[in-house]
Amino acid sequence: MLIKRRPDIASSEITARGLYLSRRAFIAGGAALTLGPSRATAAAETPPAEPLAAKPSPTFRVDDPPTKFESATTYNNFYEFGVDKADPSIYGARLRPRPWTVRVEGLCARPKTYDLDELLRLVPLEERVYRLRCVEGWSMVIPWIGFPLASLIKRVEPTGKARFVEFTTLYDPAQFPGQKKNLISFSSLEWPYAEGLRLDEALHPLTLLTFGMYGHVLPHQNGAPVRVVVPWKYGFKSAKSIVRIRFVTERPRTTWEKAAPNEYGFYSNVNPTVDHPRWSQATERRIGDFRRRPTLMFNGYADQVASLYAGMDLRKDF
Ligand SMILES: Nc1nc2c(c(=O)[nH]1)N[C@H]1C(S)=C(S)[C@@H](COP(=O)(O)O)O[C@H]1N2
Ligand SMILES: [Mo]
Repeated sequence: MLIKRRPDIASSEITARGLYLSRRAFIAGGAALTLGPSRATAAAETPPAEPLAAKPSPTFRVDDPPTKFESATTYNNFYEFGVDKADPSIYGARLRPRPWTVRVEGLCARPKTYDLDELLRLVPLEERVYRLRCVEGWSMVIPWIGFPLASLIKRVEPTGKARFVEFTTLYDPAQFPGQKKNLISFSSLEWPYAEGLRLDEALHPLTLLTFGMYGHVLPHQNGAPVRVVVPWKYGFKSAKSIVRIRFVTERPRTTWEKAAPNEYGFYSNVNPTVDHPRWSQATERRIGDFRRRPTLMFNGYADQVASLYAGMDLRKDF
């Protein structure tokens, strides 16, 4: 977001290669068992397309039509893979999403390292259709698969001193070329990627610990094997490929806040009345659409989350 060429690139400009890789990934997933010797190659180069069963949530479901799978998997921000929108779909194959553990620690009575498979069995998975609004001025509608982060948090029993939750993405330059200091598209961000929420935000029923989308496990470029999704905040609050969840007393410093504190606040609630210093946030372009549409307060989730911020000055705490 710091080194953007410009904030809103048309989906028609997505590279042919990105689209090609994504389609091939989809096909390769279904055909993998019959591919014989070439299977290893296919597996190494393409994200998994393994189905993930989930019950559609009747409550958490916006009516807007979902974004095309091809767009949601080729137009990505995941700076660990590079700064271009197509980079995550091209370099994402390097990520090894298994084995994977998430360490839940800090100010809680029952800290624990969860294996991914244990997490997947913890609570029944739901499919929820959420809006995703990027701070850059575009948006998508994505059918995510996961369970409320609150279900995990309650199990580890945060203590009375826990006021914030910090999320940390995997640090491994061998899997994430964007974390290498010598890369041409080096983003100047501090690694590992860190994000944070207030404890009550993390416990809110909308906050989803996410393992899949569009009926399948998360493609690598979308944050495999596990990420957070916080639909009323700008997309960068939803950290991908997380390995640690930590309870702390002090507000954690986040990657984007460190990079540009006047541009990316800790709260980063979607707010059409508070502009980014370099562009308006009043409207957005839904990927796949031509015209811009008005951005909704809290990304359309005001009824559910506005009370979290009662009495706060949202210009100051942006
Ligand atoms: N670790 C990590 N998480 C990240 C990012 C990133 O660069 N690194 N980009 C964020 C931004 S800016 C957005 S808009 C969303 C995009 O999620 P999607 O690619 O699944 O649509 O992921 C967020 N999570
Ligand atoms: Mo974003």
